[in-house]
Amino acid sequence: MDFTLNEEQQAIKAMARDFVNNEIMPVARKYDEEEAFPEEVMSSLREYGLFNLGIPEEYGGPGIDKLSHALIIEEMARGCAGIATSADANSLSAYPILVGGSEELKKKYLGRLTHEGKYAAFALTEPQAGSDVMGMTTTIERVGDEFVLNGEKCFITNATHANFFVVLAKLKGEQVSKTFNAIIVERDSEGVNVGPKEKKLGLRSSDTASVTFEEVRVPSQNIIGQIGDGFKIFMKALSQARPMAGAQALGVAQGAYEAALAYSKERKQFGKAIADFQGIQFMLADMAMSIEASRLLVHKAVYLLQKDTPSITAASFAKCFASDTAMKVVTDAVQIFGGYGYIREYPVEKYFRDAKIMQIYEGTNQIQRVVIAKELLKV
Ligand code: COS
Repeated sequence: MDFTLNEEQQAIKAMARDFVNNEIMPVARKYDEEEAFPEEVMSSLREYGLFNLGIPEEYGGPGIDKLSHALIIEEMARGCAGIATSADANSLSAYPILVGGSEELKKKYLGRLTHEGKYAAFALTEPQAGSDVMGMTTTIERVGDEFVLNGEKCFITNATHANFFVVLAKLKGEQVSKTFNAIIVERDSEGVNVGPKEKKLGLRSSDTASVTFEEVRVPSQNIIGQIGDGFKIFMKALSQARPMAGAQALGVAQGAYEAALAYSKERKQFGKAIADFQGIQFMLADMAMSIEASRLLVHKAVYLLQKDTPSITAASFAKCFASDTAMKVVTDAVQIFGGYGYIREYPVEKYFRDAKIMQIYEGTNQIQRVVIAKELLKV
């Protein structure tokens, strides 16, 4: 077993780290305070080939391996988790198309993201159906050669900027899972309405909004895969996305840890650096140990994705453990900063706000445990 990154991965990680230090860290606080979408950063990420990371080269993506994708996301989230979330939303939206879409759909829609600089949004969650995906009420109904879509999706990343939505909808009148359908919906179709940006605790530079679909007509060729394939396509897409959500949590934890470590060496109390006290040393040791364990779980999950043998359990382990770790690490980082940790001028306040969503999005950590237990108990 070789734990070292290959030369290309080392170079990608170093390049991403430089980019984040120079282009993201200096502006992260500004976008957070203004709750503004970081369009300029998104453009630079595209220029540097640090965008559309989950899209293969044949469709215009950067053509990097899954571990490199995770390394870049970790670095980006170390700089700003809101920016990392906005930047990786195209990959999330691409997964259902990559998992189940025809060559024609892949070329058309992924090409828009890579060649035309557009954004897409993954539209799964509904006001009354978050964890319980099967409880959703968005429907499609066949009318001639088209489908008519009705429903509402909420908490949709990049909804305000999306050129198209990748939507999960039930076939009208049917109740069971085989009637779920993944469908691509153009933003400028009549009846598509994007709500105002949500005001959030963290990830403030990432836009989140609701989308309503009222009698929206969608051509039948925009169904991804076959009628009835949608639930599994979306679940498989989440198995691709959850390791990257783990990488994002890892970046937040790493950033908070680095800040706390540096501060503990500078801050003096009782005549010496607080890092000289065992109480602080134990906190730093626990942070470093749990970050390393998270990194191993994330890297194992992306290794399995790379081998084309995705593991539902490994994906949930990575997402759940890394985000629980992030929440613990940011809490301890604020503690090490003491009163200053609570002040916006210091970096750990933002890490603390950004970390919380990671235990919630892409499936709450309670759902991750449900998923893990289901897999363990399978006969
Ligand atoms: N890959 C492939 N197939 C999967 C799968 C996966 N990751 N997860 C589930 N399936 C399949 C199951 O094998 C089952 O197939 P069969 O009917 O052939 O047996 C089918 O899908 C239904 O699965 P299950 O019975 O587990 O469905 P439930 O409704 O009980 O539970 C959970 C599904 C709770 C796991 C799902 O709704 C979920 O992940 N919820 C969280 C949603 C989420 O992550 N939201 C975040 C929004 S995106 S930011």
